[in-house]
Amino acid sequence: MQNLFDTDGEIEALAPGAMLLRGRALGVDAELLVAIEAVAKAAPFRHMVTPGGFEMSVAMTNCGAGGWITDRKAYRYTAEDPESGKPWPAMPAAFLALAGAAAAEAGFPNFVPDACLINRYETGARLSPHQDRDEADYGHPIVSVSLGVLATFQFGGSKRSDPMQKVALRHGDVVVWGGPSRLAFHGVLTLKDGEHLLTGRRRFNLTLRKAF
Ligand code: MD3
Ligand code: FE
Repeated sequence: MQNLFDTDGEIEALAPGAMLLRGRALGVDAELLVAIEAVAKAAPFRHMVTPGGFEMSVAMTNCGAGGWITDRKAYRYTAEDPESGKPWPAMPAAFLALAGAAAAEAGFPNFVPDACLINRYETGARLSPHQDRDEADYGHPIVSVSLGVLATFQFGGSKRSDPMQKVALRHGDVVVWGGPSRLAFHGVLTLKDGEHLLTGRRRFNLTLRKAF
């Protein structure tokens, strides 16, 4: 069933190398959420602290060979969860399959991520504009998957002062960031109060990367 305003299935170029694949995660949304729950059972969501000393409003965990962390020392990837000393949980097969298919559709064949950061936003959480530059090779794209409450995402150019455009990211949307967009500044505006049937008042975002 499809309504006139439904954009699921569309592909939209946000900028050179940045492709928005509307609704591409809808067929596997429940499976992704079950996998997130399993990851969080082994490696609970936590609010990390930046080197500047601020606690992040977004709660995070990771799966895969590498996990992105921040503490008072630095931003970096680690093989172990510093909270437990154990390796991060394995990357669920459903994450790998979705990321590979989305990257291929956007023109990046053979994308095999080795790190997945899972962000959890509750009402009021935000992510201020930044670049993702802790990975070894910017030749690989990044695939992001949005689940739950709608968020307004903003992205600009490779300089902080470049103008930013806004785009609404909905449950099931997938974005592939590669080529000239790989080092674009981007962030997420303060999450408004809202509700989604599958996630309640939260938004989850998967960021699949080749870190090493
Ligand atoms: C554009 N996460 O975890 S995903 C992050 O919705 C992050 O939680 C946001 O930014 C979130 O680092 C945004 C979209 C995204 C991810 C990586 C990018 C956009 C990007 C890398 C380069 C350019
Ligand atoms: Fe980012």
